[in-house]
Amino acid sequence: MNGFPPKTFFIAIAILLTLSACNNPKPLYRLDKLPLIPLPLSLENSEEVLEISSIHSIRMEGSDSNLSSMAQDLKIFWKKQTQQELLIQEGSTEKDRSISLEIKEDSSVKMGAYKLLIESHKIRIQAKTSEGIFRGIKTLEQIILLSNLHSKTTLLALAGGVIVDEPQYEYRGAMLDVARHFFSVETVKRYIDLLSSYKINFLHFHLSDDQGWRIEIKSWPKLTEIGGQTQVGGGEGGFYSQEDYQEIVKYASDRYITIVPEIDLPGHTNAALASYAELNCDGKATALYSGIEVGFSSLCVDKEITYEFVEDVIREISALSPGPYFHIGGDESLVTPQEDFNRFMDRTLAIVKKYNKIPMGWYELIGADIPEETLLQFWAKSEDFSKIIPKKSKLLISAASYTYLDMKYDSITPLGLHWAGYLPVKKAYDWDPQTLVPDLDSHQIIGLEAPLWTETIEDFYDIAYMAFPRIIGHAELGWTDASLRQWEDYANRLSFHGRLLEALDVKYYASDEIDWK
Ligand code: NGO
Repeated sequence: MNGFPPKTFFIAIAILLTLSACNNPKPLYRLDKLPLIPLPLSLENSEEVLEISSIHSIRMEGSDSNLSSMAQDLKIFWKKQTQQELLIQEGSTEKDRSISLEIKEDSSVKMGAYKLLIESHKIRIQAKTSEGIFRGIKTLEQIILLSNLHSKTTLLALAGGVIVDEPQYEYRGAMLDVARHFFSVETVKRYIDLLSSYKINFLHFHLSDDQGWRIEIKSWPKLTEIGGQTQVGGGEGGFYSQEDYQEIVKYASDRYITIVPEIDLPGHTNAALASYAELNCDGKATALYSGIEVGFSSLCVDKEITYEFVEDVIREISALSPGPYFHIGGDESLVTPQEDFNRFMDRTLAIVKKYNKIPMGWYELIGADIPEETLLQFWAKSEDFSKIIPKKSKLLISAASYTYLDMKYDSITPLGLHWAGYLPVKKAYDWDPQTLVPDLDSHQIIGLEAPLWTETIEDFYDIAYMAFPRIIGHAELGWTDASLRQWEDYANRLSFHGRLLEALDVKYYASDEIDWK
């Protein structure tokens, strides 16, 4: 015997250790290195590693009925990304080997707040509301998608840690103009899916304008029979039946997005004036319009039938819209004298109230006697900031030169307009809604919204090109605390999202401001 243990023993141990190290998959990223958008409030790494194969179920804790559809969707996502089938179970006894969706009373009360814990044998998403659980699932999905991007084989492991997250603003919106061009229910749903993956929570639907009336009103059928039959450029237009609209509302609400219906009044109403002669002061129907001028139409403020019309429209649409707001437009009523505008708005605001909605309108409404709860949408170019009158109403920031998705990226962008200047990706991101307008009380600001006007936008391809990637930046402005936002860091994180969009067949604008991965 020349010594114990023999040399071969050490060699065997070394081989075993190497083998077991190979068997323990390593995560590709530490949690805080993942390029998540919107950036969460806090991310803490741990030394734990979660092996994907150790997860066997999704567990629902809490009586919220929305949990089971979220669990179903997560199960489908998990199967697609990891090839593993999960069971769905209820109850809180056994958390190991599961992703648990936990509604907890003591969680943060902010709407949408959640906590996501990745541990060695489990993932836990905790929130006070099902909305928070949903936002947490969206973060988990992004973690998986981003990790998968760079793994050569199937995803095997995730780094452990804790994310504590909540939104900065209660309103993080997008707007789609379906009046200048009409978009199918499927196209709208596709947009909604993308918006929800970046935690946007309102979709404002611009349902009427000079060029088209896009929602069926049962008591005024000619609005869509006549007013729905064209669009910019003279195409055939289209409209949503009330069932279509409800389908969109439900689809959005399943993704925690609230639809805000807008009927633009008293200007931007040519489609209605062409449908019903009696809405015109001279009793003559106007011709349908398919150009892109603004500010030439107005309802007849002195006729009683105007208010019957307005009330029927607001009543029918409100009944189909569970969200809190009804948007009554009010922009660019250039041929309605200010006094008439104010009188019209007084009556219209009362109708909105009668149907239990919070009135919302473009900031020109400030000239009328608006109730304090009115939500004003600020869309001016920067040089018009002085137009903000320090009233105490709530404000939604949609400053055209920072948020309008129909502004061209640069002089060679084939789509879009540029009256508010060009809007490259950096400019769309690198600003702060709190400080944009001097002298504004920051408590007035409830969030921001990125409108996509569609004079030049005809289909999903165009929507994707103009909205992405800029709206991803707007989503982060709405969600992430200003102190955590920084352009270089954001640009780096965004560079990984091009591939996520490509995987969804979204043809985004690959701006050369970003070093796309
Ligand atoms: C303006 C105008 C819209 C145009 C849009 C184009 C508002 C609130 N009113 O914004 O009718 O479509 O610009 O950028």
